[in-house]
Amino acid sequence: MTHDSIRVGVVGAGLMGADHVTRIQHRVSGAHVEAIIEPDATRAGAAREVAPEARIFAGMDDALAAGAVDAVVIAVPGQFHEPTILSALEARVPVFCEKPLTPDPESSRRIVEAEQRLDKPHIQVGFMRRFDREYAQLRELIASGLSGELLMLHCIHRNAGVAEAYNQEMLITDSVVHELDAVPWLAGSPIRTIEVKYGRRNSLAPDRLREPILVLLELANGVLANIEMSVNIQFGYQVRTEAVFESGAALIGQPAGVQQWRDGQICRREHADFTTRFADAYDRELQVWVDAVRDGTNVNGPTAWDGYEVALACEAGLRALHHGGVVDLDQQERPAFYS
Ligand code: ISE
Repeated sequence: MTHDSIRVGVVGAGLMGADHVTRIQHRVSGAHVEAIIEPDATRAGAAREVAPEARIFAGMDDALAAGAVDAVVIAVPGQFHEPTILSALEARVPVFCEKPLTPDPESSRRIVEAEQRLDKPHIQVGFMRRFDREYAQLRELIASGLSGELLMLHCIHRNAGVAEAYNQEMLITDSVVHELDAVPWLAGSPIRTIEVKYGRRNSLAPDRLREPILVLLELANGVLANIEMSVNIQFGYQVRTEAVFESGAALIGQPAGVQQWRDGQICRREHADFTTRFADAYDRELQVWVDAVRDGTNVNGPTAWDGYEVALACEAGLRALHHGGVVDLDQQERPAFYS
């Protein structure tokens, strides 16, 4: 890629798409938003206020046909990812795709098959936790063996509330999906089994949701991980992980910032949602992607193969969510193309 500044097309200007437009315009170097690809005029107009030079297209194929972009960020809902990614691959355009790669393993499989017909990986998937500094430090600590072998991971994933469109399956496909990527990445071992437990229901959750849930993962190396997934906890947004080792423990995701003592209480501000909790991680993942596109490697983070493995884990997780019991996951051999 020879351009001084990569011309990025952002496909979808909803919550994450709009957030990425701001990020690329103001916090990422070496790229700018050249095209906003969004059929909804209000959303497109709002995004163009942040990127006034950008051209607006109703569909990605129009932007590709016009030769307007060098790379695309896909931030439309997951069910539209497959056709969008396949068009971008056909045009040999590097892709940053918000998670999930696709909602089911069959469509993810079609994508990795299409990508392997190219000379190198073209797709980076937006599992941003890998770019969170504390997550990266914990992974290094685990790999270092400094506190002995990793034994367990206790993960907490709490949302203050969720949108009306959020349904029961999204507990797995939209929320736990992050741990299904992060846990094997941290522990250096694939998931062998998954189980979902329901306990007492949060009466503050909308009627359509039965939560919180507790997800139990067993990894191929024997490490156990449990995930508390709550999406109506009211007070704020928390993502924490405690690692238990043979001779120690480590905790990431504690609230940071000023601690105040007031009215007989100690307090610290908690995040309201993921856009601030993971703001630095989102910035870093896009900067790393832009750098990879500029140097021609295209991907320096979670690949489409990682996305495919997570889609398989989500499928097993949904089976566990609906039918209970311990669900086995088949181990997949990673093709050399993705190593
Ligand atoms: C949302 O889509 C995300 O990706 C957030 O990271 C997650 O915490 C939240 O539960 C999801 O709904």
